[in-house]
Amino acid sequence: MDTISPLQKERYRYQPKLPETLKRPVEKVKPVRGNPTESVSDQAELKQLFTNTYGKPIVSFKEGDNTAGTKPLNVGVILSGGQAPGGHNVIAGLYDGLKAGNSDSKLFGFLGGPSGILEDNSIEITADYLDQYRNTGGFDIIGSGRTKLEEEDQFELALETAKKHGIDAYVIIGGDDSNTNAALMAEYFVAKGSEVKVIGCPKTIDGDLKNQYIEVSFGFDTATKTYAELIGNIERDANSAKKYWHFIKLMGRSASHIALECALQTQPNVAIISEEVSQKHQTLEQIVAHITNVVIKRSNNGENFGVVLVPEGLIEFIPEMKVLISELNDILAENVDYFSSLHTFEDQSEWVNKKLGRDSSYVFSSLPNDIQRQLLMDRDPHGNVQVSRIETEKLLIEMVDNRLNELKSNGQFNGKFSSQAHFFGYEGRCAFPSNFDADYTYSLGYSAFHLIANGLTGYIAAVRSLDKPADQWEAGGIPLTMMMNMEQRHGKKKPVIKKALVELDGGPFRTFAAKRDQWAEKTLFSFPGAIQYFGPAEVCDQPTITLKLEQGQ
Ligand code: FBP
Repeated sequence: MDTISPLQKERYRYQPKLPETLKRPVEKVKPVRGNPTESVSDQAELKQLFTNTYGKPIVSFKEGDNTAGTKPLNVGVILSGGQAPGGHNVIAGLYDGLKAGNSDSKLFGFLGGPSGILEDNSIEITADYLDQYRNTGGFDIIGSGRTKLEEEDQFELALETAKKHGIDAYVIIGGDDSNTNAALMAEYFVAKGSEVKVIGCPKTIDGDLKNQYIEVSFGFDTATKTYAELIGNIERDANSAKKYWHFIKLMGRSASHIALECALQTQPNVAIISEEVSQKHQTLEQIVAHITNVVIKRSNNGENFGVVLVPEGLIEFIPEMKVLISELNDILAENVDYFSSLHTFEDQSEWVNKKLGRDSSYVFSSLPNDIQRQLLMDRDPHGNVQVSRIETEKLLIEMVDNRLNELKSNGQFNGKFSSQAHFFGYEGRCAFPSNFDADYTYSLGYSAFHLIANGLTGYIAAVRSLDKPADQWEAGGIPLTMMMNMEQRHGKKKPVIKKALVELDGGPFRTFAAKRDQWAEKTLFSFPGAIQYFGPAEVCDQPTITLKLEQGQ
């Protein structure tokens, strides 16, 4: 049997769309520099930390004579962090740009993420090899990893690797942390008198690497469309069988952009937005009370079914849980050896309970055993609890169920509550990129090439006006320092790219907030269906609702 599906074969033939400017021959594309820039805040501190790369101008590519892009270049590329649809096309755009500039240019893919650079583990990406990955999902072309590239000795190793292969530039495809580290690496290289350039690309399905200049990170479009399709299917099932409440947890390590976009696309009965929970200081009890009320109201209308969306990061936004998790992180980090000597869950939870403050101990004890166990599981490399492994959707189901049983015993609820739990995350991270993501990522890769060719470093590739058709998109680069501020991380003040959380006064949340009461009581589900790759532009090339609302449509 053929291992290449008919869709994959067709997608190989898809030619991603480029902005008009980038369609021109390389020698007809010129970078136009704006005025010097400032960081979003903490300007004085950042200026000191980035003495060589702070404050560079925004760059836009325009039509004009320019031979800079025609010299041969060697470029190294890495994929960093979680998979996001479109990563292969960033590499394709970068490769095609390099070859359009000079057929002697070479692209090296470092394997397994940042560690590939440190261990000097790379392959040369050839035309035949790349052709197997064009317009496909996944990061399997070179693999990815979560090693942090942030220490000086790591930057030295990166310089050695660059010297060995004659690398002129590294392209780091990653989220806010990876791009922060790209900025540090660019600064380090310049400070050391190296000519090696560093360019970032905005990746993450979570959608939290965005700002005034980066309209969206790639992968968000495809991932949310994939989840929205599944949610729509579940809604239709719920409305057909009329017997289940489906609680669906959606990925997004911290911000709720994914849950919000999916809510806008599918109109569920409840969608919790973590940022609102945090801002309104809502307790777990209050969230449970809200869902319970919706269940009762719908039951009174004879509808003992519904859909609830739960963002993955919720647990860390509920004030009392946030305090508990932070205390647990500290206790576990300070007592690694002793904790690992405790072999049973009972011993672990008894010991932890004694170490917690009074309030947190109370919160911890009130949680179901499974959740307690998940809260004590291994931390990620940064010492944080791995939220994708905490079954918040099941916690909510159990608490709503308990509450309804209490009400039932008092005669205040006579409906039925039968539930199903789901977690959608990995299902969307490697889907075939939507046309939007396929075009956007290809354009990002092509822009990264032009930035390198014009000798720029410490920039993130930027493609803007994304609510318009692709040929009207504007390509260029944004200085990474412009997106930075100082934040407290593990007890130290550090320069970081500001993470974008859902803004409660922004268009997407306000649109949702205006509709949600109607969606709660009535059945007004919307069914987006599967991503379409071929067909009319209104069906195939539309960006997310979030992007349109943020761009003022
Ligand atoms: P990135 O921020 O690296 O793009 O990853 C996003 C994400 O998909 C989150 O939504 C999720 O919490 C996390 O990765 C899960 O990754 P892992 O399986 O490595 O824990």
